[in-house]
Amino acid sequence: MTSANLKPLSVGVIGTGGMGTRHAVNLHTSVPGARVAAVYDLDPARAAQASALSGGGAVFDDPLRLIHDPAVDALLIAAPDDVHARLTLACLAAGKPVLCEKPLATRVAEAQEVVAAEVQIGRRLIGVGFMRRFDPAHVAIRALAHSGAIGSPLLCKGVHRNASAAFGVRGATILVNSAGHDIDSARWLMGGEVASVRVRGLRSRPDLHPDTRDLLVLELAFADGRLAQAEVYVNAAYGYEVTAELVCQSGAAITQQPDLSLVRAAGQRGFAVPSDWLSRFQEAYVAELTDWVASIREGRVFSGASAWDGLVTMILTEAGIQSLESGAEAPVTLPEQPNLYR
Ligand code: ISE
Repeated sequence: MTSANLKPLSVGVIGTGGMGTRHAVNLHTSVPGARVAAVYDLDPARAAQASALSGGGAVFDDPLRLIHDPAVDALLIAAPDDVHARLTLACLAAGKPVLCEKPLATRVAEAQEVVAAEVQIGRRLIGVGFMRRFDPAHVAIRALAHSGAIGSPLLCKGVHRNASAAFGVRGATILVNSAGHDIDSARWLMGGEVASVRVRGLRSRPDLHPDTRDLLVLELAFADGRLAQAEVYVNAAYGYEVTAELVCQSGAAITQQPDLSLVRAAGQRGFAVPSDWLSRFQEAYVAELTDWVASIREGRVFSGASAWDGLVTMILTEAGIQSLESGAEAPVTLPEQPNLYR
């Protein structure tokens, strides 16, 4: 039976801030075979608004009741980072598929618990929202590099800029909340595992809190000697930008932002810079949800990041925090990959 013949997947969305609301609206307007059956947010008014924008699904006042509601087939978690692991575990306990926004957890121990619980069930129920894996530009450079046309990839160079961050943002917060994307992207683009991490950081302006580290540079060394580096600058002021470049043996390929128009104004000719990730990665978010919904309806594995990828990212993130604090490179030893993820 093709997915076109199946009943729509009823999705519950937990956390309806900017990202959760965008996911709910995307599910409602742009993803075949899905409906938003239920929403929850700590702020009931925000949940009601997300429901109104996404087809009028039931508004819950308790995330666990939502997860266990028989009318909900699958869950999308876009709540704050520190409750991701707990909510994902609750979805596993209910035996329901879940797409958890990144990071899967905020500590390695929690991510390990999630992976252990999924391995115990023996079914791949968890996807993690590293949406760059669905961005057409990232997909294109990965396919080119892995086609062999320009030799194999040697170095991955990333740029990740946010317009602004909370006052006094710490390096550890950026590593957990933002740089996980760059870590996942480097592993996915290069193919292979990382053996050590080095992170340095600085404060971009003297008026910021002295502990602020809002510009980080990450260096990852792969077990086979290949390299990745990424700049993560969260107070870049001018807008939102993400690029990845793969330097290969006989060529290089870099992602481009989806520029729809060249604008001439105020004595300049140029391309507008998106203000945030919701606009820069809209196509990727829709592609990610489309694959996630289809994978559940067709009974196959989601093509995006797994709980294992979420755990590895968290291990490298914690190594990065250690490196930032000690000033030294942090070696990484990964646990053995369970068969479920091979
Ligand atoms: C946010 O959660 C994202 O996922 C964005 O892609 C990232 O650029 C931003 O720093 C995060 O806060």
